[in-house]
Amino acid sequence: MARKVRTSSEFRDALLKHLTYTMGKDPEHAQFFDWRMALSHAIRDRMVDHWVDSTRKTYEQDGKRVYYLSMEFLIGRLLEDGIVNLEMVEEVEDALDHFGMDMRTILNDEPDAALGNGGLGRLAACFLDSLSTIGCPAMGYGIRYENGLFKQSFVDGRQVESPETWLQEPHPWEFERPEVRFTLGFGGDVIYENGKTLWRPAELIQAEAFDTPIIGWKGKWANTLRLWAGRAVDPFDLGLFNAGDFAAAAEHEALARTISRVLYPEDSNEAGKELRLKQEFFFSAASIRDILRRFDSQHDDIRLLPKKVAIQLNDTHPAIAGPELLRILHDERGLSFEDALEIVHGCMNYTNHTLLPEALERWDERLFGRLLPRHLQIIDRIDDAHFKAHPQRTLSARSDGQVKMGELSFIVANRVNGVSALHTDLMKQTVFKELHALHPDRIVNETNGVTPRRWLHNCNPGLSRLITDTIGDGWVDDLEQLEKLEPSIRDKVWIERFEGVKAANKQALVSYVAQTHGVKLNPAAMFDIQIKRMHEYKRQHLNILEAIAHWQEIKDNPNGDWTPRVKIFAGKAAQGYHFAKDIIRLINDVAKLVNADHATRDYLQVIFLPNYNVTLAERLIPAADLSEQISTAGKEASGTGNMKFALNGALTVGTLDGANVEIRERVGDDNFFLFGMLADEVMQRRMMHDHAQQAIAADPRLARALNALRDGTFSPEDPGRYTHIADNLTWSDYFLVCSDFTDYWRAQREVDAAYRNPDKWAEMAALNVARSGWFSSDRTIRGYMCDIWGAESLLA
Ligand code: GFP
Ligand code: PLP
Repeated sequence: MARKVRTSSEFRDALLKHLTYTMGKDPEHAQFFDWRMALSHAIRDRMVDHWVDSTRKTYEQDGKRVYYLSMEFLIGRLLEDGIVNLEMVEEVEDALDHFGMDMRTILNDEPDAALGNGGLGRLAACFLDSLSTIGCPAMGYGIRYENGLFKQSFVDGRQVESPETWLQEPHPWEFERPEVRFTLGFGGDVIYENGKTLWRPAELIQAEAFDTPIIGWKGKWANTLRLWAGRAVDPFDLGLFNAGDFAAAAEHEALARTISRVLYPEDSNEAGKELRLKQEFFFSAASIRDILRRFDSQHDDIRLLPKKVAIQLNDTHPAIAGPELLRILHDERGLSFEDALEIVHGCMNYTNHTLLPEALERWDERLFGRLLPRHLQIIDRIDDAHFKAHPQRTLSARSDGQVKMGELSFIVANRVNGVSALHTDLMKQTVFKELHALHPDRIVNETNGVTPRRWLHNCNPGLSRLITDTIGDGWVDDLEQLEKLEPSIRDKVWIERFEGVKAANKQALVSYVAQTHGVKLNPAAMFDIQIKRMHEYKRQHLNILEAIAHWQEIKDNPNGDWTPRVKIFAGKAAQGYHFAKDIIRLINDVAKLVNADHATRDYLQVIFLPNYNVTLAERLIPAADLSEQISTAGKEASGTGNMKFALNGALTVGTLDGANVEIRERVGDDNFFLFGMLADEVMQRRMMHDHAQQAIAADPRLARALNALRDGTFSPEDPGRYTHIADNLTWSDYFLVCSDFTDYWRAQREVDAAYRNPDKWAEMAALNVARSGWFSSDRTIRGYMCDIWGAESLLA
């Protein structure tokens, strides 16, 4: 579509029109909220032109479409993304300025759409951005959680959860599609009728679609994120109401809405597990119906499906989509089981994101059979067919009383991918060893990436400007152009500008933390940041243990020549994960003591910022000097935070795990602080029964830090509070915190020494930026299009 040149007064009129007619407000009395809504609607209008155009083109070309099924889309705020991608920053600033409004203040009024837990959901959001930027016809399918991931706050240092209320205010980006509704079922019986097998579910629910346009860079293409909301088939029982039982009258509606109420309901009890499985089936089945409806509108021959449709299962959460498609093709459309399976296999692909056994989904077959009786039979038939083709195999999707979603996804999928080179190799050697031997071509690697629009251009305008001034703006959708920065890194004036950008970003963070938390951070100190989901394998406790040891050492010699550091943490712990919650509390208790210590506070500050989300990440990453990527080797499938930090000029202290390996290869060994055991050393070390005790005996600093956990140094009012953490590390330490401590300490002192040479540090940091171009999610998506989907860009 030819881009119409619009004047700024035209946009001003559009804004005023929405303020008046959409919000019903006079500019004199409008609140920030009204302005934000009016602005969002005016921007959305611009998106819609491109969106309609892209949709039309997709139908006309009838190429292969990609469907990305994901339980999570951690999209964050959308307004700034929209403005920047449509290249409307100046127009918007002008228009708002005319009404005496500040764009930044309005942007900050937008709530964060927290429809994800962490890396997996954020990856899905980056992929949507790249799919639209590249012009690959695609659709994201997920759940429209009314409450998203919980909001985190601290009371006495403890994590407290409250519901996320992002939909409390109207959400301006979505279009409700009441006409796109599917009725889905659970439970009931499988019946045999006229030679056919049919499922008669007992409980029915409707899925209603809500669409959000996802606009690519420069507005050249827009795809759709379609999220499903639960609705009652029969919303209201008038009979019960008239009889005075108001609660029972509304029960259907409440139950239906529960299904799309929260992300990852607590599933430590049976009801939680059941709801989770229902959520998975709910959005997978609705998506499959929608995909078939769209396909049928253009094609008569179902055998063409694999030519026209590529379905990506983001982890195993949507794995039931395979058996559901098979059920429809076989039971409802009458294809033979073998033909139906072949079609399903031709369409489905599966991304694995973890090797942690406890994170690989397995369902008790009784629960599964109760909710999805026909699917359980179909899974048995998938197993039988697989066994027939490979009689030597022993693994099946259903065994030991469980339905194993990883095995099911692998068997059904055409391609299975890992998310970093190391992770893909480990997948072949561990969880899918046997299946890989049977299907040696099925596993491929697609190393993760991040969108450079949000994670550099938008979140770090200072650095973005410097880069564009140096090499032009082609890098924004061709990130490898960053390598053209290398010659400038040797230029003193350029490096000074680079240092100036980092200093300004740090200052902005200092002001934000002072305003929001009343804590004054030292902007001259090194900003050392670990932000990610709380998990023992990510080892936030290794970080805090080293901080404790460091603090003890500074206390011993307060007049030493120490390198000042501010240690910043952020991340949520799953509601039922008590150990991770105790680590949060420990960090908060350490912060309380250390920050109040006059002898050390010029050298060490610790802060845990609450409610980690996309917006907070956007504030923190540009201000980081040091990125903590310290997982136990072999446990972090990839990481994407690691890429964002490197791209924004932070140096990494990290293990050889996940994508750290590839980051280090690209930025160079000299520009990366490596420590710790390798993945195979980890496996060996774990076989020593006393690995932790040996490590503690060999390192007095570690022993002393652990003692401080035991003697109540950080919790004098409750001295035993952290004994269990010290005990866990001493007697079990599955994630090898103790065994890696000494080398981590060494690496951290190297970091200190390097930071004392600002010019050298800046050069290393700038090399990280220049060499991180490969970590764009555009590159990752091109990889999926070519190796997995066989899809093509529709942009000329
Ligand atoms: C998971 C893995 C990460 C990986 C992302 C995206 O993230 O290593 O980078 O998926 O592939 F653990 P979480 O959702 O578990 O944070
Ligand atoms: N959560 C948010 C908001 C993120 O932006 C990211 C990635 O940067 C993650 C979680 C995943 O972090 P990591 O890859 O460090 O686990």
